[in-house]
Amino acid sequence: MSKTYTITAALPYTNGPIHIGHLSGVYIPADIYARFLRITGNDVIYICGSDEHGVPITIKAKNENKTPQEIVDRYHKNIKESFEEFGISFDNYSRTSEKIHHKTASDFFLKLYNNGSFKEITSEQYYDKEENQFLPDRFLIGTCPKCGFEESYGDQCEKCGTSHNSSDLINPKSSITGNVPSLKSTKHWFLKLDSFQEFLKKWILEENKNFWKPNVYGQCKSWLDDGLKPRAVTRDLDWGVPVPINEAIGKVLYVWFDAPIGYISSTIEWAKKNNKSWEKYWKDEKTELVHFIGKDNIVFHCIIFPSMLKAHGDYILPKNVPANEFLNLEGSKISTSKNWAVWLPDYLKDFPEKQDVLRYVLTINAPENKDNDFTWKDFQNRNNGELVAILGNFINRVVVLTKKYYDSVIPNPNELNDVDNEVIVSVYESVKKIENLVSQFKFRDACAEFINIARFGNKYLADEEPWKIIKVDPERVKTILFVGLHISSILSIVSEPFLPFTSKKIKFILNSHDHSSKWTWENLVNDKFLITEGVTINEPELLFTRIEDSEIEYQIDKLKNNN
Ligand code: B3M
Ligand code: ZN
Repeated sequence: MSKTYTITAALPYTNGPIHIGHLSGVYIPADIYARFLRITGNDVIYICGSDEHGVPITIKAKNENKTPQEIVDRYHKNIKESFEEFGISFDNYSRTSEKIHHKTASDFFLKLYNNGSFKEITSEQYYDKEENQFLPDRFLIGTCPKCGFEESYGDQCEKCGTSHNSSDLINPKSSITGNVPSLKSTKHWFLKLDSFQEFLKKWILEENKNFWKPNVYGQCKSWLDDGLKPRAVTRDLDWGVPVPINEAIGKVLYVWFDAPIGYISSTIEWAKKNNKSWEKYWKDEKTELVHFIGKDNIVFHCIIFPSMLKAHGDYILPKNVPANEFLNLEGSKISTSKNWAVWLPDYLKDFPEKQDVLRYVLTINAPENKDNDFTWKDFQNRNNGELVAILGNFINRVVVLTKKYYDSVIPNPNELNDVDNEVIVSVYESVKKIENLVSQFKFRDACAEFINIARFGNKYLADEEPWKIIKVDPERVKTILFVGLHISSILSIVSEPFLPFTSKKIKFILNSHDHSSKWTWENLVNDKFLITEGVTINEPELLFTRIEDSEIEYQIDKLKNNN
């Protein structure tokens, strides 16, 4: 049954390019989900954009002697282009410095301001006298009160994921000057999170318990068990969305207040461009809102943003927040500051036309339930041993043999025997499994099941040996290759969420448009065959090529020399 889905992927900070950690944690899983739901006949929007406010941007600008605007312009372009080239199928990629976003975020704030959702609190906040500025969020570094990590930020500890108020940090220092900060009095607006405690407990701990991932549920539970406190949603900074009330001149919205509203602004922008209504995607109870994020963003998407949406009153809440754990690189934590990362623009330069290889490796090894490791050796092994040797090999053998025996014209099959029927049944079982796994956000297993289809195909060819049978029973070979082409047509469709470029290539090779059936997921499940005998297919073309040791050594050296 067709449904409406609003799928969001965390808005990346525009303080650096995208790396494999971002891809495996957020953008690839969300893209698989969006593509799968689209091709299975749903109304889907996949929304993202650049997160251009917040202290990370200001710090980067300070370090480079640039204005924040210059920094966000540079990285917005860089990020947007690399996502496009990599094949991430956003319906809209916006940015939070857009007018529409400033308006949407200001209006949202005003609604909450007017309906009494905020508490005004004047308190002493950390201040750097040398720099003449307050020290919110990442401008403050100190020891995390929860886990003892000594480099925790003022608003969040990257080690244990806890999100806190600056005043909670032990031994705070200014991250700009390293000075011990002084205190200065200032007024801020706090969202009364405590008033949502009971609602959130019921919604998350009771209603969503069995649907949300255990890692997500666990973090929420620990937050709720600790008891929610009011949280400031304004900051003394000059970069961000200005707080739209007279009393707050010179202050901006906290980046974590405006950024999630960015999903809504991006939807509004999309709707305007496409002459659609945006409200269906955010205000209709039947719509499923799903946020894809990394584990460090759980509290903002499961506790704070839902409280904001609830406080506003007009919006639906997320149906699910399938957050991933972290991806490490060659055994160590990915780090932007230490340049320990595989950057997407570099990958696209070094491995042109190999988007699907990275996508595959990051999916099959995704940190879905625990942190995981990316190694270049594994990347090579998976390419050579799985994509080349299993998937590529299967399709290639079928297409080459069809060319050799039938001049690339799909043969007329004879009656299918038990072996033929069995392999077809196994393939359909895999398709069913994939449908179930994807709808439960188990993309690793779904992707492995997809490769299994090609495995079945290879085993079938190896057992039936058409290259031998052709001499003794040429009629039988027609059936074998017909079955092989049938499995290939299924692979061309099922591959779309996992390997979109490859899917296109297989469809092209098989001339998908020339068959009497339309090649859709629905028909693949309902029609007996998608392929039509008598249709001429295209020339064989290798889907994947081997990656040599030297290419891998080059990458490992590059990584080590970066440091
Ligand atoms: N920019 C944090 C991050 O990139 C933040 C996500 C915003 S999602 C609304 O990790
Ligand atoms: Zn911590």
